[in-house]
Parts: sequence; C-alpha cells; structure tokens
Amino acid sequence: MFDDRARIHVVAGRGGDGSIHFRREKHVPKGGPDGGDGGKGGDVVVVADPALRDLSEFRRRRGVAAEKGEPGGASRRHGASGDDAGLRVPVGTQLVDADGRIVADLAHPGARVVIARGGEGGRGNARYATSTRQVPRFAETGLPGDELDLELRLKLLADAALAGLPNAGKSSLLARISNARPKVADYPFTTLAPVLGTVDAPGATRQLTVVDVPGLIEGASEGAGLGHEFLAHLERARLLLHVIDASEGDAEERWRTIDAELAAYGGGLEQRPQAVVLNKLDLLPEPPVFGIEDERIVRVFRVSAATGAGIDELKRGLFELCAPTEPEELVPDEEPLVDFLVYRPQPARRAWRILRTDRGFRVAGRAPEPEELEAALKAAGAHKGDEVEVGGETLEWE
Ligand SMILES: Nc1nc2c(ncn2[C@@H]2O[C@H](COP(=O)(O)OP(=O)(O)OP(=O)(O)O)[C@@H](O)[C@H]2O)c(=O)[nH]1
Ligand SMILES: [Mg+2]
Repeated sequence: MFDDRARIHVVAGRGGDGSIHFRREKHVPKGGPDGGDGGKGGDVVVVADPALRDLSEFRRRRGVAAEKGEPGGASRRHGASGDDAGLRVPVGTQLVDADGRIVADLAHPGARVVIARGGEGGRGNARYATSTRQVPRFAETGLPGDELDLELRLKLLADAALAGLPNAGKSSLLARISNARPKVADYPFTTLAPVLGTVDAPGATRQLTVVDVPGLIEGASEGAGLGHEFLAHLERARLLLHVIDASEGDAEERWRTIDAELAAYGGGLEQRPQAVVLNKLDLLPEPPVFGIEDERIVRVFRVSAATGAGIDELKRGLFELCAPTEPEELVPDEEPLVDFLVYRPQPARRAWRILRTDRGFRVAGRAPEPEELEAALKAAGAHKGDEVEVGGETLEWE
C-alpha cells in the first residue's frame, strides 16, 4: 500500500535550567553568584530525503522529540544545547498544521525546515547579581520547546502519469507493469483517487513511479467528471502516458479530446512529453494505426493489458523515456530552501518566568491563568512539597 498521508506529534527540546551557584575560593569566605545559563533545547528539523518513497514509516512512528538543553553549571558555565531531532520525509511532502494550513512544502531533495524550535535556556543566578542584590538565590528555569501536531501529505511526484478517457484500461496497465493493484472494472470512473505504483527495471537496477489517476473527459479542465483535482496530480509527472482504448472507434479523435483538456488546463501539461499507449490490442484483428504527428509524442506503444502483449516493450520504453535525473547538486554551505514556509507567529515573549529557588519555585512577572501556570511548573519539574512563590504568597505544590 502506498501511504500518502500521516500524522505526527513533534516536540522540540526544553531549554536547560539556569544554575544557582556561589563562588567558592580559598580566602574568599562569601563568593558571589556564578551560576551559568542553561543550554537551548534542540529543534525538530524536517528534511526531504530522495531515498524515501512514501510515508509508510510513520504508520509505526507517531512522535518525534528533540533533546533537552543541559543545565548551567558553576563558574558561569553554559549548559550544552540539546541535539536537534531530524525527521526524514520523501521529496514532495507538505507539512500541514492543525488548522489545515500548509506550513512548508519540501519539493526538492535536501530541502530542510525547522518545524519546532527548542526552548531558550534559563539564565543562571550570576546574571541576577546587582549592587542591591548580591546573593540571588534563584535562577530561571528553561523554557519549553514548541510542540505541535502535524499532518504530512505527500504530493505525488511520479516519473510518469497515466492519462486518458474512463475505461481505457489505465488501471489495468498499472497493475500489469507495477506493484500496485488498483481496482479494475468495466465501467467509467472506476478509479476515484490517484494510485501510485513502482515499476522495477529488469534486475531491479532502477525504479520508476507511475501514477494512475481517474479518467478524464471532455470538460475536465473546467471541472467535469472528476475534475481538475486530478489534473493537478499530472503536473508533477515528467512524462504522460496517454492511454487510448483502440478497440473503440477513432483513436486519433480521442487523443485530440484529451489533449484539448490538457491544453485548457495549462500548468505545463500542454507541453509535457507524451507516450501514446494504444490498448486492447487483443480485441482488434489488426494492430491499430495512429497517424498524428506531434513533437510532444515521443513514442507510440501498442499493447494489451489483458493478454500482456507489448507490455515488456512498454516497460523498457518507459525506462528509456524517463532517464535517471541528475542528482541535484547540493552546495555544501548553501542549504536548499523549502519552496515556501509559513512561519507560525511566535507567541510574544511571555510576561512571566519561572525561577528556581532553594526550596522550590518563584513566579516572576504577571502570573498566568492557574492552569497554564500549573502546566508550566510541572514541566519545570515541580514536585510535591516544593514551595511556590506567586505574587507575594508562598504556596505548597500538591
Ligand atoms: N479486452 C481487453 N480489456 C481490457 C484491456 N485493458 C483493460 N480492459 C478492460 O477494460 C475495462 C476498464 O479497465 P480499467 O483498467 O478499469 O480502465 P481505467 O482506464 O482505469 O478506467 P477508469 O478508472 O474508470 O478511468 C475493464 O473491464 C478491463 O478488464 C485489454 O487490453 N483488453
Ligand atoms: Mg482506473
């Protein structure tokens, strides 16, 4: 089965806590504060990996989390940053947020995007020393990292796409040449959603992907039949396999019908190279003739998906027509960018922080709603019995 959708929960690392520490030196009875800052939490980074074909890995994998930052240390020592967590997805994957917005489109090999940022580390008590407060017995806790639910959607990036009128035998052909097992039946619009298959070259030296889309009819470019949505899937294919039922009437006329729809749709489809596949050879006494001369028609195949006649030649031809692409060169110092990325507005720097004290925690600034505060304290590591100072009051954490 081909998986083109998955859901995943991503959590960036929490920042490390600042340290509460005082200098200890010989001859200095009361050293000043020297607690260092915590390190930043790791980010969650999504990378488009050309070695992956679909999202099946995410059937098992439900979440990904980056590492926490290390706490600060004595002598103003900074905590180490948490490691990033990498999430590899196939090229062509779009990341969709909980509101259904596409936040990133990873359409090129190596494209990468930071989808969840790690939290900042907390400041150590050394940073809180002032002339009037020489013994700060508190330090900031680290901030939590971004946490979000993502939907991954793979927009089909096929080498070739099957196009043609309903019932032409597109799904039968895909079943013949690939590992896919699409539904085949003797009525139009059997295929209702795109199906992707992988075709192995003899000796498994190469693979190609071929997508089968619902049949096109006159007016498809304006939404007739199953409409444009499926024409859009043809857009990312390098080659169109234009399948025609040669047992029924005039093949050339039917070629023109579909070609007019491709032209009306535009989006580059009107220029895309095509191979014409005259199918259902077994129903004809003589191999069909096809006289249209057009520079976009790179090859004409005569096959029967039913008997298998001509199928080997079609497969061989496919590998010739879809020559391996040059691996896109990755300039080492220049990371490829995602096609587009919508940054989620960062929450305004919060008006409060949680400080760690000798006996528990102190909430500095304007305290938030109780639920939010509770969650933040829990995440900061509050335990039963810890003291929590909020707005001049001291409570005990339950
Ligand atoms: N005799 C014969 N029948 C075929 C051949 N190829 C397909 N068929 C039959 O034609 C009918 C339609 O085949 P499909 O593969 O479902 O056609 P399709 O183009 O995918 O149709 P839609 O999904 O509706 O667009 C089925 O009954 C197939 O068994 C062939 O080479 N010879
Ligand atoms: Mg079909």
